[in-house]
Parts: sequence; structure tokens; C-alpha cells
Amino acid sequence: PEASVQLAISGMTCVACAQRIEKVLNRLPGVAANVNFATETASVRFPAGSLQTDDLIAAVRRAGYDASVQS
Ligand code: 9UX
Repeated sequence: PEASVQLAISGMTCVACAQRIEKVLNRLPGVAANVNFATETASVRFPAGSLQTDDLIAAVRRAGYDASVQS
């Protein structure tokens, strides 16, 4: 089943940072991500059967930023 999560992203200093993170997330199979630089958030839809929220966060961290689940 498809799940969705809203992430708070930190460490973005320009609009290209958001595009970078979006690419990194969208490279994961089945993921559809939208990163908003202004609000420092990411809306992510992902296949819950093969990925977990932690996988999304790990991908963001590997790219040099940080992410946490937005409550
Ligand atoms: Mo521009 Mo954002 O180099 O790191 S992509 S500041």
C-alpha cells in the first residue's frame, strides 16, 4: 500500500538544495516527493511494502541534509 509522510528538512540554503533532495528521494523506487524550500518541508508518497520513513530520512541524510517526521 502507498503511504505518505510530511518531513521537516533542515540544512537547505538555496532553492537548488530542494531540487537536489527531491531528486534523491524520487530516485527511490515508487517514491513521489515534493520538496518545498520556503517551508522547509517535503511531502513524500512511498510504497510502504518496500520502504519505511527511516529509509527516506536516511537518503536525505546521505545527501547532506537532515530530515525528521513532521508531527
Ligand atoms: Mo547551492 Mo544549496 O550550491 O546547497 S544547492 S546552496
